[in-house]
Amino acid sequence: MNPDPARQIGDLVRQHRTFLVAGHYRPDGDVLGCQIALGLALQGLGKTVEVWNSDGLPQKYSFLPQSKLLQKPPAAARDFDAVIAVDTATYERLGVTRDRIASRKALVNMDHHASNERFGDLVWIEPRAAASAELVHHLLRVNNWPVTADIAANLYVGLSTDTGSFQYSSTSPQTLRIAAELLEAGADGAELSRLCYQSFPLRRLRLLQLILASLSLRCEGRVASFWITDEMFRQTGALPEDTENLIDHVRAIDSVVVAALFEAGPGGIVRVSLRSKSPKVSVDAVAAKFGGGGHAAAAGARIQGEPATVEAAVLGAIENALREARL
Ligand SMILES: [Mn+2]
Repeated sequence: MNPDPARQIGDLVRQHRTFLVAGHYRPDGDVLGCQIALGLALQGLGKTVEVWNSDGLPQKYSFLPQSKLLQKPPAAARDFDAVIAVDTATYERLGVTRDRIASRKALVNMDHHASNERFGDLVWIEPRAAASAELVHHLLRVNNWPVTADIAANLYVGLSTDTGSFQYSSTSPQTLRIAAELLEAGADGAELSRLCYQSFPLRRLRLLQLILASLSLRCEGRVASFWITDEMFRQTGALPEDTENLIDHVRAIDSVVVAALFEAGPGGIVRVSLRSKSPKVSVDAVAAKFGGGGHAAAAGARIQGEPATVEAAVLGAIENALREARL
């Protein structure tokens, strides 16, 4: 990993006093772990730090050490010396946080999404990193900032959740070296895995039951797709945060190469999540056709249109991608 941006961010941190650590809405384990870890690191340097996420902290991640540091943005806008956005591919994905920044001198953008729009004054994108947590870890190490046990646990959760528990092809030797260092720094890997993967509310499993019952398969079972509807949320009491990684259960079917999840949102927007199990099919390329992005194995888009029309267009694009890959 390039040490220069990490040094430049180090210099910027030394020159400023008040910081906002910001991350994308609909937060996942990586962005939350990174935001809290970076917030703790800056606090450890004696900085004044706010850590904001548009959606606040999902209940599921309340186990993250010192998670209370992460707050919803307040009603009134605030001034900062510097804003650091992590794991956030577009400035728009900061959501409400954008409106609560009254002023800032510097905007740092550090991320591992290849589709990152490169907003900001200091941009550090590492598409080969399996998680933004790798960048935060690198930032701390290059600048000799302490990796405390709490920081290590937050970063470990980021690494683990963004790699599907170190299963995806994005998991590199470097990912595992960093994971090892985090365990040495005091992260409890088994306990964090239990909290991440063995601690779901029953309502989420009820939702999964409905999803599996409504699954569609096409292309001889190579493409699986499903909708999550408002009715399913009503029936199960599930919350939007409960849908994170539900698609993995569909991808786990042996014949499936690409899994697609559709969700109709407010304002005629359909949210699409895509997963690929084959290195020959990059779902970020499929998502990009609809203005979205992500990674080769996991991507998404928000598409304006009639649900049935959007579904047909996306499934058509997936079928084309399979055909081009001769699958
Ligand atoms: Mn990430």
